[in-house]
Amino acid sequence: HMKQYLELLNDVVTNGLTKGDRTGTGTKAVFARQYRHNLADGFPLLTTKKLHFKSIANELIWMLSGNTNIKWLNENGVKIWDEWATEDGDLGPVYGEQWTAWPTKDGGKINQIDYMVETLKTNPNSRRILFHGWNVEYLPDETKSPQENARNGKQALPPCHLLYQAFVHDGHLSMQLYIRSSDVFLGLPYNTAALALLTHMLAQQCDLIPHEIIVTTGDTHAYSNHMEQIQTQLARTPKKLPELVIKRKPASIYDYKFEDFEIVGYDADPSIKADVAI
Ligand code: THF
Repeated sequence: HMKQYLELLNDVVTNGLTKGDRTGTGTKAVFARQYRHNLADGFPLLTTKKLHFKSIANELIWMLSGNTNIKWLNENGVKIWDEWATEDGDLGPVYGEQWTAWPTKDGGKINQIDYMVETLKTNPNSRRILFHGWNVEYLPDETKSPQENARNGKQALPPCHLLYQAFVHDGHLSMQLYIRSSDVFLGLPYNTAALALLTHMLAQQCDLIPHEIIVTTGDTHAYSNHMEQIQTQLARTPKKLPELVIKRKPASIYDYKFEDFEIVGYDADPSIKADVAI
């Protein structure tokens, strides 16, 4: 995984086309890339910079709980969504709501995660084991701020990681994630580790063996103010990946706590500071 990630960073800074973006920061971007990682080879947490696994795990737990307010994240040590929230902490109908309470025209809600777990258990050959965050009715108005959109009942930001699909063969679970817009320095390492964690959780719940994760990115970009940080990382040598241990089997996919996870043998180079484009 580390080699593929560093190759992708190099690809983006070398072949990236200079491109303006919504945030006004400027990027180098390539279109449509993919990498894959066999979870038997370790847990894909970057070793060329230290990642805050607590943010990654708690963000995923928060999304699975259906919560769309940053208060719980803040109480649990996670600051990565602060810039987009209203004063009340609201982000509008983002990930958690679409995953677990997709609104229907008759006022009902559909839990796509329940469907996913149920189908993995009862019909693992299905080619429809997926969930989607891109609910066009709630996409924000790009001319308004994230906060204004959230106040208007729209998503503060449309989902970046949006389509998750599972594939089961011979008791092995693989997952592919499509990321429409991928910040290769800040967001992608988080999204990759979260996908791996979700795959381990689903596998545990459905008595499957976690197998391969595949990450497919659309607009794959490096922000102009991350170039130095990317070079620092490219100069570092990857170390052995850590392992994930899940210490108990929670009653459902919604019952995991940060304390249930242990990352064993995480030997990473120091973290690298970078500003997130808002
Ligand atoms: N917007 C942009 N420009 N990039 C993104 O990666 C991104 N996200 C989410 C929504 N909008 C985005 C937010 N996710 C960090 C990590 C993930 C984020 C936002 C910020 C970040 O700053 N990470 C620091 C450490 C901070 C911490 O853990 O407290 C790092 O060094 O990794 C992509 O989904």
